[in-house]
Amino acid sequence: MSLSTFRVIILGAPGSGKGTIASRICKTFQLNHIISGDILRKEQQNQSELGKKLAEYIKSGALVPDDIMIRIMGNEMKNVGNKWLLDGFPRTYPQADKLHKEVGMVDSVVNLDIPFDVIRKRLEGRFIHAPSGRTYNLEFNPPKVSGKDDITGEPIERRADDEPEVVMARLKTYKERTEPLLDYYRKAGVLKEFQGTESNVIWPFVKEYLEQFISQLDKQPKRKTA
Ligand code: G5P
Ligand code: MG
Repeated sequence: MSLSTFRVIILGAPGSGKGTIASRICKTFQLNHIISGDILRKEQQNQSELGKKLAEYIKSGALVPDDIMIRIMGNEMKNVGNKWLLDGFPRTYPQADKLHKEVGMVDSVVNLDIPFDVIRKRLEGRFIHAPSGRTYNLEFNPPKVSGKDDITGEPIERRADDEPEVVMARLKTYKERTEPLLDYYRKAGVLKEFQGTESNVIWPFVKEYLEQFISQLDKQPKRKTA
């Protein structure tokens, strides 16, 4: 791939497989994977005042307020270059507006449309290695040694917001605040939707779509970035 700029957003409900599919996209197309949830969880681990405040929102299944989120992501995006994928941001209209004022419209938005009952089951079996963000699922991608991270051997744990009642709150927040963004990106002509119940089945379609998309972009003389 000879592109010098490629900016992608992945959308989807909590547990829809954004992290799983995004890791594969970033590996295949050499993009920086920017994960808003991991950035917030790292801040929590620092035990800073901000981290404590973030924990309150996250563990209740609410969104972090836009002004805080925009400040955190603004700092994060300063040094990421022009080839990236955003996973978990933007999640509201003000966030999307701010992003596109800063960088212009992205090249593509991939949306994962997965039934909520499938999602609830997946999140029951999710474990993470908190320092790295590596994610496991007891059915789908279990760790090699039970209860331990594959790379470091350190313990893995459940995310505090994967408790069933918090998952219900997160899905409700998604419906109310984030799903409307689909229309925003549909109108901008950059949205591509994928439906299904298994990441391994969806992934080849995502890959093929992005390959075709990139080969079209490659043929265009020059693209404008803000
Ligand atoms: P996060 O961290 O962004 P969510 O809620 O958007 O959290 P989440 O939970 O990280 O999304 P995902 O990335 O969409 O889910 O999915 P995943 O981790 O890849 O897959 C879920 C599980 O299913 C994993 O265990 C995976 O292994 C497994 N899996 C994947 N595919 C399959 C499959 O085909 N089959 C099976 N059986 N399993 C599979 O945000 C967390 C919180 O941070 C705050 C909010 O409070 C949010 O709730 N936050 C923000 N607040 C405001 N604005 C923002 N922009 C914010 N960003 C984060
Ligand atoms: Mg994720």
